[in-house]
Amino acid sequence: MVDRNGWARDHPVLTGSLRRPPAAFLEQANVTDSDIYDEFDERWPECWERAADLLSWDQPYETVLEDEDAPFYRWFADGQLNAAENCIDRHLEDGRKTHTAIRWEGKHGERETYTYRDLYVATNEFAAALRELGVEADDVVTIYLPMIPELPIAMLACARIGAPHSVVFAGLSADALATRMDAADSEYLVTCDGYYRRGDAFNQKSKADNARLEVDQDVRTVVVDRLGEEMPHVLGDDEHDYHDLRRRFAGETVEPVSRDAEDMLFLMYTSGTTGEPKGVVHTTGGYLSHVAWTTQAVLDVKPEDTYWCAADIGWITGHSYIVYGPLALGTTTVMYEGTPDYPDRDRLWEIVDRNAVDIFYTAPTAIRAFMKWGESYPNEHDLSSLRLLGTVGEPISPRPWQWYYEHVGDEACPIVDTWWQTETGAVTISTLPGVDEMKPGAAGPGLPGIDVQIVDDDGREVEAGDSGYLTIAEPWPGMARTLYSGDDRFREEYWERFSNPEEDEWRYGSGDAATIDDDGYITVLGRVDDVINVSGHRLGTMEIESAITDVDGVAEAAVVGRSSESNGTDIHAYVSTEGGYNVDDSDMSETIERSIETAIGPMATPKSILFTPELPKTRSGKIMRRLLEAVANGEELGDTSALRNPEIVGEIQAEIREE
Ligand code: 6R9
Repeated sequence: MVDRNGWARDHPVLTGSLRRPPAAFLEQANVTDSDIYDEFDERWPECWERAADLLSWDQPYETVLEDEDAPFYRWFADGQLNAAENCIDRHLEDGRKTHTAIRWEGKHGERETYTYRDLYVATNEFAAALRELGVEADDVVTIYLPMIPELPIAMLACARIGAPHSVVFAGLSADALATRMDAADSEYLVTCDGYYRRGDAFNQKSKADNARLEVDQDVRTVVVDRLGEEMPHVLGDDEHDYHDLRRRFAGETVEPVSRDAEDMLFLMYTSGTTGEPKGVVHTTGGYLSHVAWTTQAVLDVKPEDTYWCAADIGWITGHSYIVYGPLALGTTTVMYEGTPDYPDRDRLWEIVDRNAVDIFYTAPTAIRAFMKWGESYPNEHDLSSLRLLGTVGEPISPRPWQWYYEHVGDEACPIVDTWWQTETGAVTISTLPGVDEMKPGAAGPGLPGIDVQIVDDDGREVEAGDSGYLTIAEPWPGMARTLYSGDDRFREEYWERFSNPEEDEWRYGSGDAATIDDDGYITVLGRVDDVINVSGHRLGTMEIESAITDVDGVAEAAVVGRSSESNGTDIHAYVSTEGGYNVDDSDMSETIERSIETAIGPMATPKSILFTPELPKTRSGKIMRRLLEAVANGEELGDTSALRNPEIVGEIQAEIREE
């Protein structure tokens, strides 16, 4: 049955049954009172004081929310604070000078420990250096660094002097860097000579040099020497060595600049598979409040914890949950430079074991890789220090969820499946691990104070069991305030479709599709543009993929639509199998078809299933479905520079041509 909006109805959503978090966890959780949902509802928007009160304000705010100029909301707008002071200075006063702030694990087994005092010294010296180079409050500083301690140091030094940072993921190309610097009119760049990826040394500075040639403005550059002898480099005009600057400004301190809560803390360009990159603007007060609060309530972080979010700081997850959230709470945040399989596939578990990590937060794409490699790797290590596991970035289907729960968490750790976006700033949908039961495959309800609504084409809320657009009906502190390229684009991209300005009703459109069940739990189906309409049935590619990955021996799957005369669209599936699995294509295709039929119905079985050693992925680990869709449809591929493994595309094209 299909409802009038074309959304497939009454398909079984692939979620498991409710699970209670382990009792030992509940006893110590930061948030344990289920009244918190009602409290937030009844006291909205003042409920968000609970988040803002986790911070130290130079000037306390009086007003929580200003909504006269919706959708350009202002949070805590008359308050003032400094983000770096909140992440560093105030912990020194709390007697935590010698507490570890950052524990850095280098690619080749190097280790560094920065206490809060060390971080204070480093960020002050670098802030003084940036000032000397001419950086003033509100100047955008672009940071193009890999996962080395100088990356958070540079971010916090910028925050200290009120200069918004724009971190560009180190793996992006020179062109991508230039586009972002141009768009932000950024005249300052912090980069490095090079960095290690797997066994090899990569030249970062030559990419930075090429980008500088492409931009119109003059750029002052700071270069961190990461590789020493291995990557000799020469500094040109307007280029400064990071360590020289640190020595020059040794022992200097810089008074943190009090910022208005609504002043920009940073800009983050979204990975931009299409069109111009979107520079998402985040502010100081609202963002930091929301991030600190969710680090405490969702990730259950406590100051004495060793906490590890295995993401890259070059994306929003790393900004919010490697740098700002954990440091605002004064905890120890682990930073890892390498990859999960170097030197061996137990690398992450070795790090968890050695550092007695309490909380581990990663992405489904990593979990699927762990599952593919097998449980012997986590089993080799003592993971009993772990208390909570998290996932973010993509839907996680029940099978990898269960694998993570059993083989990493030893059935003793709750899992939080956190849905959020670059634009939401911090987690917006998740269970509260000390309050809610878990449902494998479903992220959970909207967090307290977040009014998630799943709506149809006319903006009406769908009934439980139906699917629709994932929207958020009220503002929240961590939300993006605008796009750097302009307010109009912000309004058009996120607000126009589902809002009713005449009635002053505003709704944020996330671009995702989701279903909501009787318990109010939301299962994210994927981007709206990843929904396929086959003979009038709208099917979530994610649902089909979940049915495919439920098959034994399947590692990952991506499903796309191909235009078809008879059906409007046909489904095409790309499947990679677990290493060493003996694939007999025809047998496995049949099992996959059966799994999809059982889970969704015969209309969802793919027209073709193509087996490939790997799926094309962005550097942040997301499967690039749009590209596979172009391949399936024999269209122009466009820009593949965001891919981590571009070579796989040619292989897939060749296979298709053979068909
Ligand atoms: C934080 C981050 C945002 C998109 C989002 C959605 C997908 C993120 C998810 C999830 C299902 C989850 N996404 N978390 N889908 N379940 N728990 O990843 O930000 O890079 O901007 O991506 O990622 O499709 O719209 P960003």
